[in-house]
Amino acid sequence: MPTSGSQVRSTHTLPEILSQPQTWLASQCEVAGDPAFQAAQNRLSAAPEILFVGCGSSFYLAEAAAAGCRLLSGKTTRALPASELLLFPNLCALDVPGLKIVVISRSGRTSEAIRAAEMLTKNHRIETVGITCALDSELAKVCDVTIAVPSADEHSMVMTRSFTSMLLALLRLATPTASAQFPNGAIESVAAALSAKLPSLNDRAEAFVSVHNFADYIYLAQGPFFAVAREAGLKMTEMSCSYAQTYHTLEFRHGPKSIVAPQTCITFLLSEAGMQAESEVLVEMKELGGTIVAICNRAPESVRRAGDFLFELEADVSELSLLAPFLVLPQLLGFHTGVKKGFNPDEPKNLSRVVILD
Ligand code: F1P
Repeated sequence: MPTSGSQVRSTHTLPEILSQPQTWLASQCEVAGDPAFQAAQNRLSAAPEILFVGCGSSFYLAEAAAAGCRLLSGKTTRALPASELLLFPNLCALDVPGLKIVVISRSGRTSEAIRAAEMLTKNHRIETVGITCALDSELAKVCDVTIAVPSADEHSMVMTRSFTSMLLALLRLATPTASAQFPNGAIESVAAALSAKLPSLNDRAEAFVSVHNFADYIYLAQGPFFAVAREAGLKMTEMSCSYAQTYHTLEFRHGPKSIVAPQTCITFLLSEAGMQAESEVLVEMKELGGTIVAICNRAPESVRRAGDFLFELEADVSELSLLAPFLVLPQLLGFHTGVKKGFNPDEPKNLSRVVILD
């Protein structure tokens, strides 16, 4: 535990988390007016298969984008950490005809991401699309086309609004023409719905953290929400030095549930498609004594009864539009847990903003 009293109070992370609704709108305007975005859309629309690549949060972002892109476009999509392309290229199926690769890096400087993009061009002659929050980035020098979303960048070390803004941009990238699964106006709808609830949600999150002392943090989700749950767990770990584990919701019954107790905080990111099956797990974990955080668009009565902390977005949007807003409460819980434990979430222990290798 850090020494109390000597802590510099966090100044960036919370405002950046709370700025997400307006940042989503600003970043969407940025990409809509960016010729690189259109060029990237043209390149990817012709690809039979797309591989998304990143490191850390940007790898989880790659996973979320791959799931969303597959559901939106019907293309074959995959996600890998950049390190896998560097160390085990023969495991990465890089010989798929027409394969295009999206390299994701908030900083545009992460060594593994840059080296992977260079290797793809030089050794495999595979077209690469970069996406970053940095202007004039190293990434832009090594990718064929690079989208920049500078309005979404953060001063803080952990990725919060950069993750959700780049995710929305990647979902828009995968949907050249508006589709029922990600219609025009969806981002405006979720931004408005979240904006209206965010101040009270932050107060509720701080109060919830203040009255609980958890030993374990579990994040459960299915389908496209699973990668968002992985990022949610990383936020809790990065900002509060707490152990977090993520499972597919129904997988949790197959052994890991043995740890459930009142000091186990179990966060469910509930899909609409899987609500019946996922909510049954939620009720069972409540009956085992776990403390339940339920995140959904609209809660069935069983979830309303069992949840110790219930967040309903209540937006009339499609499933994929919920991926970004569902991450905001876990970011807030990670932030307030870190502050409660005496850390400064702006500068998490042991972390650097960018991993640069020699
Ligand atoms: C990737 C990353 C972040 C992590 C930390 C170190 O950065 O691993 O995901 O939270 O900030 O860097 P980037 O390639 O997206 O800039």
